[in-house]
Amino acid sequence: MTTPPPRGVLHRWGSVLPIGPETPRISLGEGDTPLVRSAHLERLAGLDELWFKLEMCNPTGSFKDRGMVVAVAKAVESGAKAIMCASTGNTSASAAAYAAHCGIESFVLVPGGKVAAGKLAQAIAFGTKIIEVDGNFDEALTAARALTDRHPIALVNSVNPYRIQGQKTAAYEVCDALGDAPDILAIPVGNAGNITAYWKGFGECAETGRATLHPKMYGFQAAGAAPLVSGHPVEHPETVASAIRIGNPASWTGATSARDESGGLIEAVTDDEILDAYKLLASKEGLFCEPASAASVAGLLKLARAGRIAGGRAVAILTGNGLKDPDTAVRTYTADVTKAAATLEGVERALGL
Ligand code: AN7
Repeated sequence: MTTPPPRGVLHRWGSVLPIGPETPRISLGEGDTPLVRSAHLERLAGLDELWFKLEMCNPTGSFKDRGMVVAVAKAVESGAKAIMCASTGNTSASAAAYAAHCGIESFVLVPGGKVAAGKLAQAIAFGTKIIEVDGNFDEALTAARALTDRHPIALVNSVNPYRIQGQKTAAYEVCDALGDAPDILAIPVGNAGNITAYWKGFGECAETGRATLHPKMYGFQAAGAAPLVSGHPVEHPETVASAIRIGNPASWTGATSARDESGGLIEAVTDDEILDAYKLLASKEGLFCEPASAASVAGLLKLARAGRIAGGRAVAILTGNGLKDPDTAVRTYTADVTKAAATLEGVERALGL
């Protein structure tokens, strides 16, 4: 009999996280996600190297698990019996999974009618209490903050600093895999916790000698939900990329600091540009991510078309799995389906052989 080695973010990165001996070492196997080289799009993007960090390979299918495992472990350590978040879908799926794992209650506030089907299915499967609010994500987060101020329920949105701590570990993994930080880090931006976390992680890697350089942080928002681009909150955000349908990001200053300190940028990509990248990632790379994730690649391609990329090595974060949003997939991709009799002749005919 052998026991498999422990894994997960708390085990692998415990030395750089604010956890102690009393923190339960829970894991669903999050972190340690693949970094894969682009097969085709790096040339189109004018880069010497483009790598994809497959955060969609986390246990609930998005990057949220990396920070959620730390936030939930700390909540359990502090004696919390329940957690809450507002969510466009992925945070709720992750919170619900770790709550189920720890045997505590979870409550998720989601914008009614705006959560992709796969994410809702996960929340249902994990047995979380789903509260569909008559409003958008920003309003749901305001309500969740007020409610958790008043009741003994731990808030596990990225305003919880343990979320950022956990999510920064992806930057460590990128530096370790490449032997240094990349020149450019391309990332979709919604509530802006993730860009804040990566910038923190890269800063720590540079300070501790894991990396010799800081990447330029390139954040991309959907054009209909681009408050960090316009400089003011968007009251009615709208985009096909429902994960980043956010008009007033909680980590606003974290995102603008990452942009300004790194010499990077935060720009907008249209829904058409997002869906073009979403299609290219599947057809040219074999990577099926959700629309929000494709915003990072859409942004690189847009900059390249404008002659604003001059080579170098970039990493694009693919934050969530394409299976999360089957409705957008069915609407966007063209199915190549032929009906056939279930015989040799029938299939030959269907193939034109
Ligand atoms: C796939 O789940 O905000 O800028 O409530 O699900 O850190 O918010 C999701 C965000 C990018 C943006 N890609 O990250 C939620 C939520 C995917 C996402 C983002 C989200 P942040």
